[in-house]
Amino acid sequence: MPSVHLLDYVAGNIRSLVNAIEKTGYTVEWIRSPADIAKAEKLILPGVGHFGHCLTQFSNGGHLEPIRQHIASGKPFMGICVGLQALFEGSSESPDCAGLGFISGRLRRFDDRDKSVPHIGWNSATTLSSEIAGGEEGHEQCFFGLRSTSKYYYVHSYAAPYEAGVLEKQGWTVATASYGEEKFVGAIGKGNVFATQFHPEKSGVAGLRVIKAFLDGQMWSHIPASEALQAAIPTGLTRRVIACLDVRTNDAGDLVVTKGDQYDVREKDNTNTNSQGSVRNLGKPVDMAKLYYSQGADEIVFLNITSFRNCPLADLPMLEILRRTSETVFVPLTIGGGIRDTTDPQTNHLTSALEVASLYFASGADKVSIGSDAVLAAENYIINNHQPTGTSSIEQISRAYGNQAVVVSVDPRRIYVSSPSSTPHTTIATIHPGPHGEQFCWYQCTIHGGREGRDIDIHQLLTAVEALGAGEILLNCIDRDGSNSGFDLELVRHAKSACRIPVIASSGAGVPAHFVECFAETNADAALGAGMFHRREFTVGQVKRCLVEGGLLVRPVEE
Ligand code: 1PR
Repeated sequence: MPSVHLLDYVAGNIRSLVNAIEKTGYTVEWIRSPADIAKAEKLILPGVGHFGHCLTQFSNGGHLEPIRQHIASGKPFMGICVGLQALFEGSSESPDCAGLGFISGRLRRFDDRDKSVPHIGWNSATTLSSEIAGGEEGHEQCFFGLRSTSKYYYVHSYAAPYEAGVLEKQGWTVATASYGEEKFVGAIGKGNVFATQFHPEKSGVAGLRVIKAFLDGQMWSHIPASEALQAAIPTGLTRRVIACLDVRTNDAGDLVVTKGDQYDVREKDNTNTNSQGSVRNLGKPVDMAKLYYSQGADEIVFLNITSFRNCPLADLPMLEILRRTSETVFVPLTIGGGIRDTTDPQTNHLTSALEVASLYFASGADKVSIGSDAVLAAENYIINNHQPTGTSSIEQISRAYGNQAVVVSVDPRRIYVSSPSSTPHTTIATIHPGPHGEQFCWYQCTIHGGREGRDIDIHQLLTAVEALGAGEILLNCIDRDGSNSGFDLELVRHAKSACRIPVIASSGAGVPAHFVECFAETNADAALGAGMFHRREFTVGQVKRCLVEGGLLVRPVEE
């Protein structure tokens, strides 16, 4: 089998890239020392996280000069995400740190006044390919397999702004994407160099095609008529549809996908209200993740919902689930449950949240989701006069892997009040009055899967975790969980007003129209469903079709 060399500098989910490369028929050889780079015929430089951190690591490892030489020698080179950014002169993320300087220009942060930052989700990478390659009308010329009808998975806060013609004059072919009003470089190539800002290894079939085109050395190709999508897809960021799998051991000791009603995952015994039913078993985690991937899910989330009971490192089967899922599921995978500093009660050995997260990243996770520990960290931040301590799990993990790798999963519950002045918490006026006709409520944050309410509201929590370095919010809602009554739109709007990072609406989806309603009536960045998919009532594909009918942009599923 032909091979490609990959530089591993232990930053994030390299396993998925290896899986994607293997899927295209190549094997991976590792660059372990700078001398290995000279042996590489084809070289891929992946990168996640912080520009300065990455470049410093390359530099400290003695890799920068050999990478320059590899590129200068004319051998094939591909950069991914920060691997693309490294080719530019620099970035406002680390103004004092120089890039490789192969491409003129500097990266800058997206403007977050009109949109969420990081930019997370599926967006275009469109070239002026027909003009450049002299393509015939009706036959799209694809640059390294990129298609104008495909969407690719991006996750980044900094980008190379695109100015028409500037890079092209220097001989580069550029594929662009737009986020809000900002147009930026989505992919770029010239001669032996090709780089993508998006993650092809996380971009489903469309991304695998790009990796294969690079590895096969196929800079330009035509779309076979049999594969061409009929309708043009508008450019821009799509609405993300996420499938969530709550995982726990059932009474027989097997890890199963389950689903609660307001977080109660046991079957109801209507004849005996005192008896505890068995844990609802809705299927096997890996099989269900594959099913949702094939239906077009844009991301998969696994939540290990009873991890708080055990030492998370005892949950090795969750690692195995990730490993197996990432072999065939090429969209982002998030894992939550038990991400915190943990002391083994038997040995007294302390395992840091960062070590726990690192195990998950090494097993195929792209993001970790922190629940209970994020609430405690937010409380500490507030007690500490809004000063970070630098030690929370959010800070540890975002420092090492970047904000985009840290999701905070919150489990709020409504607390009704008669007036805003009756509580120190931030309230909203609600159109769904409380049991005594209350017109106001606040959202109390909880820990341990909703078992313990804390004296902190969702507004306080979101402000704190964003300041600590969270990159995204998974916004559950205990009141709506499993209710099939639709998302709590008031909660979603309230959460969006409290932070600039993306918010995933969760809990309550019962029919596809609930997703349309959520995107039409709030600024949610993504929406998540669980029970309606697990019970086989609806597929992810049906949700997406409904979104398209509602005039919303989604990622097309390619086979
Ligand atoms: O606190 O860091 O160990 O993380 C534990 C994680 O497990 C948290 O993210 C918490 O939300 C989750 N969790 C804990 N207990 C439960 C439970 O159900 N008993 N599940 C639980 C949370 C909510 C969503 C669900 C949506 C959509 N489940 O995962 O998928 O509500 O459901 P629906 O569409 O069917 O309404 P830590």
